[in-house]
Amino acid sequence: GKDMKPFVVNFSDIGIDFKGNHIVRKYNDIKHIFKTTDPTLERENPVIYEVFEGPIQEKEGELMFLITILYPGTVNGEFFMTKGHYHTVENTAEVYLGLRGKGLILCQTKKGEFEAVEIGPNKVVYIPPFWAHRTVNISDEPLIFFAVYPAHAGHDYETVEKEGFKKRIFRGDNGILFVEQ
Ligand code: PAN
Ligand code: ZN
Repeated sequence: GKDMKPFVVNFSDIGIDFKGNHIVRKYNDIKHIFKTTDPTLERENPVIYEVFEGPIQEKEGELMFLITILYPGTVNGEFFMTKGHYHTVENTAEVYLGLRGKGLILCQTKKGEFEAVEIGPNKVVYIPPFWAHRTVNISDEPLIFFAVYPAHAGHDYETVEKEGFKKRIFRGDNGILFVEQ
């Protein structure tokens, strides 16, 4: 806002003096997004991903920025992934920059278009307005990426919970498998 001054956030200080919002999603919070359930994961309830948001107000004119850490693993072969969402203000885009690990961003529109694009170090992914997006970690290390989007965009998780994404991503014998949902 008007009273803000330029500032720097050092994401390597995460956990030390991080000022923004810290969101943690554990297996039992999001297990319904996977095709199957795993009793061991239910018992151990590991963190699947966490998000560190910049200390930004969610209002027009501001840009929200964040770091997501999506841990490696599968639920009976289905790679760990984020819930995924449309933006509530649908006409808002987002940019992701991969920092570590390797993943896929699944994107789809309400008209039924579907695209999967790679994310990783040196890769910038542009998610246009009106495209839902979900991140899948297809590597054996944490997938870490930076994201920035209009701060007033909001998150519509409900539509994705109702309709899902067209494809699910599983570990295959030689690589990854796309499975129609
Ligand atoms: C992302 C996501 C973040 C977590 O930064 O919010 O990766 O995914 P979910 O929000 O789907 O749980 C983003 O696209 N923000 O708009
Ligand atoms: Zn988004």
